[in-house]
Amino acid sequence: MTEWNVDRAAVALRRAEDHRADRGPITAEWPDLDLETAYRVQDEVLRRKAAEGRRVVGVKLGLTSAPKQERMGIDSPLTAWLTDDMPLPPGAPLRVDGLIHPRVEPEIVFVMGERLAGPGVTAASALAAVARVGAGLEVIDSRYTDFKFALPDVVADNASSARYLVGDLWRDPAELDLAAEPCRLDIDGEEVDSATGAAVQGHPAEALALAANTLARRGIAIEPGWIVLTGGLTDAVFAVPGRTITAAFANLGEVTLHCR
Ligand code: OOG
Ligand code: MG
Repeated sequence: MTEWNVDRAAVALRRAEDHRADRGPITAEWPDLDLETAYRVQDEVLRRKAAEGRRVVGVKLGLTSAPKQERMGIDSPLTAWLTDDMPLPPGAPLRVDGLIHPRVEPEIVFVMGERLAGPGVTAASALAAVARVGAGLEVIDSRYTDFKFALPDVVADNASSARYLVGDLWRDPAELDLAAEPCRLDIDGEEVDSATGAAVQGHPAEALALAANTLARRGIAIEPGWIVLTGGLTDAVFAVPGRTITAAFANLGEVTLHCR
């Protein structure tokens, strides 16, 4: 039986990702894994990736909307790292067999203009630090079998992060009502779901403030130039070879992913 600790959990998660081999939740074997320790595992996974040459390009939020929380059975948002191996170049297909069981979800994406450090960040002060806002699709790929996990598991697993794709229309957030911003999710041109920006914590800037205040507990600030994925607006859909998945926003443009 494994004697679990932060290093061993990080090794197990790196192995699952590298070998595209899903595994059972760590909490099944390490029931005492608490949130604080789970974030230490997340940071240790990042440290190991950095040692392999990966660089942080931003942060993401997970489980910020009701559809996501209900699907995953967890009602608490979390933060995770985005690294430079995750962005998909525009138009590049997603190779489904390069991942375990990828799912895709539409998100509102911020590019930071100024440093944002909690505690005490509000939606207004968060939005003031944003340079641009745009459309995104996140590809999640839990390292746990059937996406079944408890909150500490998914925190340790960097919130299922795998890839993301952003659109090419970037707007000044001051010119838009992001809570009212409509988003349609299409598979092969057929609408399968829809939401507005309010799905994410009432307003995507609330999610950004939450990220800044949560990261501040670990002494981390959100840096200028970082990308922030604010969380899936709708439930995620499976990336199946041959599928085309589009997030179509009213004012943020469209972003399309072709699955191979
Ligand atoms: C966890 C990651 C959630 C989001 O946007 O809510 C996430 C998962 O659903 O596997 O990225
Ligand atoms: Mg997401």
